[in-house]
Amino acid sequence: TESSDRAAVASMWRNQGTDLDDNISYFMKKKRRVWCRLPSGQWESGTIQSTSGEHALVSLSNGNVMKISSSELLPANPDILEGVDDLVQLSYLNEPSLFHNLQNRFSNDLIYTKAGPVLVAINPFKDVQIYGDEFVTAYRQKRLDSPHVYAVVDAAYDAMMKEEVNQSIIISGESGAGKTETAKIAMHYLAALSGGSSSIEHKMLQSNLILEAFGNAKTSRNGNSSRFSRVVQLANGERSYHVFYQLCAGAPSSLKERLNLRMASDYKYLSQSDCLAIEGVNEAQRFHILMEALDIVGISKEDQERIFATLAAILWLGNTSFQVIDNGNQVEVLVDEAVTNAAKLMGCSIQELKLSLCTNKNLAGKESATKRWTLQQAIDRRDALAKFIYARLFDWLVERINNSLHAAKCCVGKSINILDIYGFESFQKNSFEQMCINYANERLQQHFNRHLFKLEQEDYELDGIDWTKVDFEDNQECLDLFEKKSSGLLSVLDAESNLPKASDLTFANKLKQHLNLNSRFKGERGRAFSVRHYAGEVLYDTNGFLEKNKDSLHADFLQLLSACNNELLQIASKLLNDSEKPATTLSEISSSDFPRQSVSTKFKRLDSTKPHFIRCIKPNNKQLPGIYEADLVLEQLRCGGILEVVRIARSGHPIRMKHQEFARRYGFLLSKTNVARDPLSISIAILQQFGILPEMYQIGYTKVFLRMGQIEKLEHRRKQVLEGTVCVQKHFRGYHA
Ligand code: AOV
Ligand code: MG
Repeated sequence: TESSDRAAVASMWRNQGTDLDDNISYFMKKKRRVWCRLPSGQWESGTIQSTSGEHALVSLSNGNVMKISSSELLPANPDILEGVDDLVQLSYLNEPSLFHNLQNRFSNDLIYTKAGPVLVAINPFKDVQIYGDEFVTAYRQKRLDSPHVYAVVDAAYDAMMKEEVNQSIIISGESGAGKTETAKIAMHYLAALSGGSSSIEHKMLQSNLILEAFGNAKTSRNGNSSRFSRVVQLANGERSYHVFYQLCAGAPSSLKERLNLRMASDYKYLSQSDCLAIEGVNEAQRFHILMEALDIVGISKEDQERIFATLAAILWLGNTSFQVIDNGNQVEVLVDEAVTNAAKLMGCSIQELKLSLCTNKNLAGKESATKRWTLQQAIDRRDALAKFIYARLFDWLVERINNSLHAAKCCVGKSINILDIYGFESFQKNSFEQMCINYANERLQQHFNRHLFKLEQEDYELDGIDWTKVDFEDNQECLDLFEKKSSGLLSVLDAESNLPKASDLTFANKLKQHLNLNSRFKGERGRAFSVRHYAGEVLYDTNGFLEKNKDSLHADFLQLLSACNNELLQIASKLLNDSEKPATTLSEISSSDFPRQSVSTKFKRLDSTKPHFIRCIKPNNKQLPGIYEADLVLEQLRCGGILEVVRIARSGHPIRMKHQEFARRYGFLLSKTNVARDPLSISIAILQQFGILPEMYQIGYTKVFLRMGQIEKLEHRRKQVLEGTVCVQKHFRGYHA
C-alpha cells in the first residue's frame, strides 16, 4: 500500500506541478519544502518561512535560518516520496532531489535505483546481502521486483525468449565504479538461468575468473581494473596483469624449474612500479584457483604449460638488455640468461630472437638489406614484442574459452551480450592508453545517447507528435574530434606514425593545426593537448603516442612467432587471419583489444541488439564503504545524463504501438455500437471508451503513444474479458465508476 500511496501522491503532485517545476515563486508562496544552495555550493533542505520579493527566509534542516535568493532555491519532494525506487516517481526533478534520493537509499544499503529505463548502481565497497540463490530464485519467480541487476538480466532474458531478438546489457561508469562486479553479478544470474545444466554454469563463471587474471590489473583507482596494455610500462603504485604475480608466487616447483621462473621482484616488467603485492590477496592461492578454472574450461595440461611458458617468456624478454657497439653506431642483444630463457620458452633460436630485436627486416623489405636500430629503438621493439605476444596469448585464450562455451547457446538461438569495458579515466598524467580508454567510453556514451534520447525523439517527430525536446549533452562533436576523416585525431596520429621524421612534438603541433576549431579540443603547451570529454576534461601528454600507435602490430613479429616451437604462439599468430591481417597503424587495426575499428565494429554489433543500460556510480575515491561524496556523485549523474533520462521517461510516452496492432489487441473490447473501421479510428475509440485521459496519450500518424501506467489498464481489462470473468458491458460501467 505504501507504494500505491506514493504513486497516488506522486501523480497528484505531478499534475499540479507539471508546469511548476521551474516556478519557484509559486513554491515560495505556498511555503513548501525547498532545496537551498548554500554559499559553499552544497544543497540543504529547508522550509520557507516568509518571502519578500526575490528572497525568502528559509529555515534549514541544520537549524539555521537564512535569507536566500530565489535563484538558489529548487522545489523539494514531499516526504512520502523519500527514497523512491524509481526516480521517475519524483514529482520534482532536479539535481538535489535526485541526488538526495540516491543518498537516502545508499545509506540504507539500497544500492540499486531505477532512473526510468536505466538501472543506477552505486558501488557499496562492501558485501551487501542481496545476491545468491535465494535472490536469484525470487527474481526469477517475480516475487521480487525491486531494482536489481538480476531484474535487468531477467527482463533481458524474457525479452530474448519472447521477441527472439539479441539482447545486450551495457554497463558503463568510471574506473572503479563497479562495472566488472556488476557484469559478474549479471553472469551469475544468467548462469543460474541456464537451468541446472551445471557444467555450463560452472564453465561460464570459471571463464570469467580466467579472463580477469589475464585482463585485469591494479591501478591507483581500482585494485582489479579492466585493462588492455600494460605489460611493459607501469606507473608507480600500479601493477601488470594479475596472472604474472600469481604465476611467480604459485607455480609448483617443477613448473618453476621448467620455466626457469624467479620471483616477481626479479623481473623488470613487474618490479619497475614498486608495487608487487595487493593487500589481502594471496597470489599463490589465486594461482591454484586459476589452474582449476583452466581445467574446468577444458584447457589441457599441455596447453596450460604453454600458457605459462609464454608468460615466462614475456617476463624474461623484459630482462633482456642491449649493448652498444661499433662506436655507438650499432646495438646488439647482450647474450645472458634473460635472452636465452626467453628464446627457449618461445621455442626459437637465440639468433632468431636477436635478429628480430635488433634489425628492421620489415622496413628494408624486398631489398632484404637489414637496417640496424638505435638503442632506444631496440628497447622499444623488445617491449613491443612483449606486448604483441601478450595480446596474441589473450586472443588465443578468448578463442579457446568461446569454443568451450559454444554449447551454452540458448534454445532460441539468440544471445545476451554483457558489455563491460575499461572505465573513463583522468589522471594527472594521461597517455595513449587513457586516450584509447576514453575514446571507447565516448563511443559507449554515444550509444547510450542514441538509444535514450536521439531515437526516442526521432520517433516522436517522425510520427508527427508534439514533443518538447529534452536537451541532452550530445557528444557527437567529441567523436568527430577523433574520427573525422583525414583531419581527426586518429587520422592525424596515423599519418604522423607513417612519417619517418615525425615525433610526438610534431604530432602535437599537427593536432593543434587541424583541431583548433573543434570546441572539444584545446592545444596546450609543448607536447600536450586536452580534450573535453563527456565526463570531463582530460589533459594528454603525447609522449610515446607515435611509438605506441605503431608498435601494435608488426608483420615481422608475426613471422617470428609463426616459426616458434611454442605451439600456442604458432596458433595465436594464425588467429590474425586475412581479414585481421597485421597493420602498421591504429586505423588499420581490427584486433580485438585495440580501439577504433574494434570499438566501432563492436558498437555496430550492439546496434542490432535490444539494449539494457546499467550506470555504475562511484560514491567516493577512497574505495571505502559508507562514504557518499556529494560532488563526485553529482558529477557522475551529470555526465551520465541521468536527470535527462528520468525527465524523458517521465514526460514521455514510453509505450508505443502501431495502430493496427493496438486495434487488433484491444479492438474486440469496443462496444458493438461503435462504428470505427480503420485502425487509427479504432485506436481513438478504444482510448475514449476506456476513459484514458487525453494527457495520457498521443495519436501519431502510425502509432499510439501512451504514458506510463496506461497500458496496464487496457491489459487488465483484456485479460478479464478473455478469461470471461467480466462481460464487456459491465466492464465499462465498472471502469467509469
Ligand atoms: P570497474 O570495472 O568499474 O573499474 P570494479 O567492478 O572492478 O570496477 O569494482 C571495483 C571494486 O569495487 C571491486 O573490486 C569491489 O571491491 C567493489 N565493488 C563493486 N561493485 C560491488 C558490489 N556490487 N558489491 C560489493 N563490492 C563491489 V575499471 O575496470 O577500473 O573501469 O578499468
Ligand atoms: Mg572493470
